[in-house]
Parts: sequence; structure tokens; C-alpha cells
Amino acid sequence: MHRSFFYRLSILLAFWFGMAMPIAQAEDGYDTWLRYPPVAEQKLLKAYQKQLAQIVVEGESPTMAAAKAELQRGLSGLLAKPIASGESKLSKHALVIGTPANSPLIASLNLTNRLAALGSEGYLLESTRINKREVIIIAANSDVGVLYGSFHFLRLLQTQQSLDKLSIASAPKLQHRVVNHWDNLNRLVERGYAGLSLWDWGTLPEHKSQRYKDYARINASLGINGTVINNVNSDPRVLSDQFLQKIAGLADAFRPYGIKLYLSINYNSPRAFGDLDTADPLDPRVQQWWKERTEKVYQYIPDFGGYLVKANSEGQPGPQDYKRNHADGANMLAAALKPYGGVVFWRAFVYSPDIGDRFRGSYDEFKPLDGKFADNVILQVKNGPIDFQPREPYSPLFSAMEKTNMMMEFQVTQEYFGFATHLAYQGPLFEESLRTETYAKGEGSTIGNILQGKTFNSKRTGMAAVINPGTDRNWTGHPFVQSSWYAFGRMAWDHDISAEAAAEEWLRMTFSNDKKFIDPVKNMMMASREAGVNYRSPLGLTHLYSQGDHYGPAPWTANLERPDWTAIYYHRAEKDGIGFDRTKTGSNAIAQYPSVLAKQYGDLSAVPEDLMLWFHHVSWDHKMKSGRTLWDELVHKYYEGVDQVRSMQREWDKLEGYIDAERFGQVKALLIVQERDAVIWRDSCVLYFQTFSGKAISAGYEKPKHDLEYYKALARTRYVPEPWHPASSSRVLK
Ligand code: BDP
Repeated sequence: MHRSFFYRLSILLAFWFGMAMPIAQAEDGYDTWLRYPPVAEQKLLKAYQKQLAQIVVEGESPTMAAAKAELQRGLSGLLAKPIASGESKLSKHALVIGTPANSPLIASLNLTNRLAALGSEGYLLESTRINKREVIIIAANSDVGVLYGSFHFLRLLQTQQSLDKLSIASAPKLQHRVVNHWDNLNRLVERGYAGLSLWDWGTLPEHKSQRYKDYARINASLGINGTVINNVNSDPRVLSDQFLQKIAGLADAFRPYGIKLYLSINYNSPRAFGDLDTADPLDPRVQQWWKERTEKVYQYIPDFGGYLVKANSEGQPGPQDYKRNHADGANMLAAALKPYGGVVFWRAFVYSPDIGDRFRGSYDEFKPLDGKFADNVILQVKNGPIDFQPREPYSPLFSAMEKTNMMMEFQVTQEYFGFATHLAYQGPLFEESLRTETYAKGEGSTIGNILQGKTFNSKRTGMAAVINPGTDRNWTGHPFVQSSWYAFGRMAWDHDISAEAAAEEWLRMTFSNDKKFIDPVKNMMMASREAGVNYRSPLGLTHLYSQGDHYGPAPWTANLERPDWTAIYYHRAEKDGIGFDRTKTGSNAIAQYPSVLAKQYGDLSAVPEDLMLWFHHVSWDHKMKSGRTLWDELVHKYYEGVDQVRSMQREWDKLEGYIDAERFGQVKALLIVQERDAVIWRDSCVLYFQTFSGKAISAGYEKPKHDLEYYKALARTRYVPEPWHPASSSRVLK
């Protein structure tokens, strides 16, 4: 679809509706996937127009109003004509939305049993008859279920699906579907890369920016039902009355969209407020302090979700400062939240300085506490044992904590994937993680099933992702970071949705339904994560970044405050080979996995090659499946990564004219940056590792343009586009 066509059409529509359409900003990415241009396929458009003459909404609530407004906005755009709504008289071909409680028309259909199976958030989309008239219904047990169903319904039109004989039932597989913001109160976003924090503390609560509402719409369209609005490195001031008042304004903006607000808290808050000289969770004064503060929070935000806690991790305070354990700390907060139905998301991202292998840290601290957490505590575990690396094996906690509620923590924010400059769709990473078979209770114990509570019968379930929307007009910086937000939300609703299916939906809604555009771009997206692995850290290498910035390569980094903040700690390259021995002869971290996996990962001939150097220290001459030596394979992968980026560039360049010039041009430019960075990664790593292997880069590969010293110097002066350092404000009040 050519821009000028849209342009002409917009003018036409503006004329039609007698109002000014925001043409100039139409394709700047602000609308994300909630774009509703007229359906391009004419036959389908006609069919839709016929099938949808009227919207009937009987119920009245802010959530029903939100559903109605979205349908009006969406359908009048997609159908290229205003749609009647609100009439009391039911016409043929109406879209009827509601719950049995708020809509007599829906109640007349006797759906109670069928709806019962869909819980409090699920919905039905169905072609049926009411009073002998053909209608389509969006029915649910709750208003928010209707809202989710409305977004699903719009998606059908946005992706050009038929509405004939509609019969769809959908319910979320997980309870807590939550996004995490790493926003500081000074509006800098830790690892954010897309402008300042969305939350404008200076004008809240009086001014409710349109962005708060649009942010809520975006999340609700995916079924996301919770947001933690501030950084896990938390500034204690979030719990002050002054901030709670402002935060309540945000909660008000999110509420109609079914999104609960949560806060990251600083464990030392009772001290930071100057009220107590301790934060010991077993001290009754501390317990009382949290009880009272929590009561206050609920006065401001009656449906407040709960606390997210980063404790005793990377210098943050926690119960261990008082010789108590994580369960003591979490349970104390859980008790304060319990009367209101609130929950504690307690993070498992810990790695104490005295643990030899950082991989082992989290398991070694938490496994002994299995079964000791209160029932409104959920352990929030990053997908891998280290830290959102391009590829990690799964965190062994998932298969080990049989008696503890657990939820996933993914990262949409591309902290280790080139920030907001590289195209790196995270869907394949999420899918790989969720489908990993752990064998915890025999076959079928995938991470997805564990999260769903199927494997260990856990009562509370969930999935979170760190996301990065900021004041950038398109929310996420790189337009394709939106796709990972989208995939996360869809998979949090249903972990069986594939990365490919999510990519296709997103492309159709965000750009175009033209297959000539979708197919090549979907292929690019699906390959982009692996490309990112290949040019950074293939074959199970990890964390070769410059310390702190997490953007460019510095595999030579050594001699820092902690060994596990250096790169040499992770790759262990020597004259004899490379990789971290985590088998019995090394740290034995593999013993944290169920025996089937421990055996597989521990056996050099059986370990998947893409995880090999996570678990083994391997000779440079080791024969790989390809027939190449490890050295040659490593070089091959680094070059393959760069080639993949170049092929993405070629593919994208062919697509000019299929979408608007603005977004096309932005992605094109960013791919040039990505190619340049990928070459720097490849050459830095290959040249550096060569100093150990002493082997040549095979003929046939292009020669690195510069020598190793050049790349080392580059790393020292690299431009890093981010106010990145953790906890800039929270550390003041420790
Ligand atoms: C690391 C980030 C750091 C975060 C930390 C966390 O580099 O900024 O504070 O994780 O998740 O990935 O707590």
C-alpha cells in the first residue's frame, strides 16, 4: 500500500467526516498496532460493512465505555464509514457486547455455563441470533472480558479474517500478565532507550496526559492486566503521600482498561523515611510500619495490585542485611498486603559476591526456601540464570521450586540486543524459553506448563516483562521493539501462541496486510534474534559486553570490583580452548537441572551446540557437527551473524513503497547502524579470541578492517545513548 494512496484516502475521509484528520502524524508509530485504516481488500470490506451495521452496548461502566469507544474508533476506521451505536432497537447485523449481568440481550442467550468455563477475563465472539436477528456477540463474565473480546474482534478485521460463522472462545492461561517499567522518579529510565519516563510527576495527578490512556489501550489490547510503574532499583519516595497522590492519578487512568498498578518498593523504606532504625522483617515495629504504609497505599488506590521487590541484589537492601532470609522478607510484606488481596512479586535475580559461579547463585539461595513462601507471594524469575543474555539455558529454579508460586520475567527492552537501534524481535527467545522441556515431572513439564501451574499445581501464575516505552513518539525507539511488546502480551495470554503467529499479526496490524510485505519481513524478524546471538556470543558464549553499558563488545574486560562483572569470567578463553566448565569437573551447576537434562548438558557430545560453551570448556580443535573445528565454527557463526544483518538490509530495501516512507526510512537507517555494530562485534571478538587460539581466520571471509587495538580503543570511547547506571536515585537513601 503506497503512502500517497493513504494520503488521498485520508483527505477523502476527512472530508467525509467533516473533521480534520491528523494526517501529518498518521504513520509515526504512535498508534502501534492499534491502527484502523480502511480494510484494503474490497470484497472483505464490503462483507464487513454488511455484517456490521450497528454496535449495541447496554451496560454502563468506564470499562464498557472504553470497549464501546474502541469499537467505534476501530470500526469506523476499518469500515471507512461511521458506525451507528447506542440505539435501543436492535437491528439486523448488530454487534452486541456485554455480560449477562449488564446486558439483557446477552442474558437472553443463556450463556452462563459456557461463560463459566472462561473465568473472569475470558470471552466469546460468536455469530448468533437474538430475537431472530443475525448478530455477532462479544460476551464475557466481566466488563474487562468484554474489552479484551473487543480488541480481539478488531484484530480479526485488522488482519482480514472472515467473520462468517464466528465462534471463538478465549481465556488467559496465566493470571498475572504484567509489564515492568524501570523508570526512576527523576524520569530517567534505566536501560530504557526511548526517551524519558512516560509518567510526568510534575503535572500529576491533575493533568492526565492522553498518553496514559493510550498506554493503557495498548496493554489492554493484549490482555495485560498489571503494570509496575517504577524501577526495581526503587526510590523509597514512591511510598510517600506526595507520590502516592500522583500515582493514584495514573491508577485512575489505567483502571477502565483493567490494568492494576503495582509499585517496586525499596526494602529499607522504614529507615529511609526516618521512622525506624531497622528494616528487620521479624521486628514487630517494622511489620507495623508496612501494615500502616500499605493501608495508606490502599486509601489512595483501592484496587492496588501489590509490591515488586528487588532485595539483596546488586547492592539493594533486603532481609539478609538483618540475617533473615528471602522468605522472611517476602512474607512480612505479603502479610501487610493480604487483607486487601494484594500480592508480592519477589525477584529471584540475586547473585551474592561469595558464590563462585554466578549461574548457581539464585538456585542456591532460593531452593532451600521452597515451600516457605506465603500464598500471596510469587517468585519472579528471569528466564535464564544470568541476565537476559541473547541466549541462556533456562533458570533451573523453574524446575526446582515445586512448592512456590513462580512467574516469568522476560525483557522486551533490548538491554543486551543493541538497545533501540537493532532489529531483534524477541518472540523467538520467548518461545524457545516457554517451550523448553525441563522433565521436572516427566515429559510435558515445559516452562510454559510450569508457569501455568500444570506441573506443580501452583495456585498463582504469571508472566512479566521489562518494557521500555518512553516519551519517544513511537513509544519504544526502534519501531520493531513494539513487536516484542506485542509478542510478550500475546504469549502471556496464551503461551502456546508461536513467535511466528505473533509476528504475522503484528505486521498486519502495524504495517500492511500485503503478503509481499509480510512474508519477507516476517522472515527477517524470525531470523533477527539468532543473528543477534551470532554476531555477539554464539555457541553458548555470554556477557562479552563492555562493563556497564551492555551495548558494544569488550570481551577483554578484566580486573573489575567483582570477577563476575568482567567478560573473561564468562568466556574463560585460554590457549587450550574456551567456555565455562559447569560439569562435575567444574562448578557442577548442571546438577541444578533435573537428571535427564543434567546428563544431556553434561555430555559434550549431547549438549546442544548453541548452549555448548555455557556448560563446557572445549578445545579449539573440537570437531563440531558441521565437521569444522570449534575455532572455525566460532568464526563462521560470527560471520554468519553479520551476513544475516546484511540480508535483512537487502530484504528491507526491496520493500520501499509497500509502507509509509517515514517508518520505512527509519528502519532502513537503523539497519545501517546495526550492520556497522555487527561488524564491530564480529571483528572485536574474532580478533580477541584469536590471541588465544593462535589460528587463522579461514580464507574466504572478509578480513577485519582494523586490528584488535583499534577495537579496544573504540570500546573506551563508545557513545552510549543512555543515562544507564542502576539505582542512581535509590542509592541516596540506603
Ligand atoms: C540488569 C540490569 C540492571 C538491572 C538488573 C535487574 O543491567 O540495570 O537493575 O538487571 O534486573 O540486567 O535488577
